[in-house]
Amino acid sequence: MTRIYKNIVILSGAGISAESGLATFRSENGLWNHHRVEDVATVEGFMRNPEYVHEFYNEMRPELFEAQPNPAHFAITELQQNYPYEVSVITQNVDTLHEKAGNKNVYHIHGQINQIVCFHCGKVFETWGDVHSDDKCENCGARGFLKPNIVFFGENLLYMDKVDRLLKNCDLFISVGTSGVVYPAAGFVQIAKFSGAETCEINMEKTSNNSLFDRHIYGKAGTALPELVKQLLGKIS
Ligand code: BV8
Repeated sequence: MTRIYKNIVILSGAGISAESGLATFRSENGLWNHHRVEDVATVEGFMRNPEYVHEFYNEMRPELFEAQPNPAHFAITELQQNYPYEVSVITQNVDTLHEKAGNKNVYHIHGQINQIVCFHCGKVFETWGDVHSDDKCENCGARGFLKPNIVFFGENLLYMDKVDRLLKNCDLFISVGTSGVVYPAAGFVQIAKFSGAETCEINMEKTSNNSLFDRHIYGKAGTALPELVKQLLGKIS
């Protein structure tokens, strides 16, 4: 990373929240090890047993509410506050640690744990409380149409128009803490690269998209990202 960049895009995954104590998905004690993805993160699973899915996210909400950002999240705020050009965050995470750390321009493409959506009227509500399948929508009054505003497998991602523009205009793409197995997010590096961006990956281990990155930094996000931000800011000063 030898130059000054005009549009930096950071893609984050569960690994950036690991040092805040939140489980990732595909590690040995990952979230998916205790529940079948088909039951809690697919449209079919939700239609089959909405109350089971609500319970899964109701149990997750208090932990994510209490979780605190770690140095990786704060490093992004430092970059956004001191770097004279655009720095955007595309996150696959449903936690709100980017916002808690003061990050701006954050796009939750897989949704957010503190939001529910009524799939009768489309209204999105903020809530950290429990939601149940027979709850009534405060907007349209329909009962039984509330779902976590989480993008299940088989659902389209959120903010994709904006994300597409960001990827096609970025000149530095940094991926942090994602295994690169879930699409279309796992394909973002390719769009950025084909648009001329330099690409860098921070992760604990080699990922599926390894060959698409110009640079690999293996290590913890809480250490590696602050170090990378220091290098980027050093170029400015
Ligand atoms: C869609 C919601 C169009 C719940 C999630 C066949 C082939 C290819 C693709 C597909 C296919 N069949 C279907 C598809 C598409 C499918 C998909 O990609 N499936 C894969 C699994 C095969 N994708 C979709 O369905 C998407 N929608 O395509 O729409 C469409 C429309 C209609 C019909 C069809 C298609 C929807 C994808 C979103 C699904 N929802 N979650 C929830 O979040 O609770 S996905 C889930 O995975 C999370 O959102 C998570 O963010 C995401 C990615 O996981 P990671 O964040 O990468 O986490 P992971 O544990 O895997 O990795 C963590 C990494 O961090 C590790 O590498 C680890 O080493 C590292 N790490 C750990 N600690 C640290 C660290 N790194 C640094 N520092 C540390 N301290």
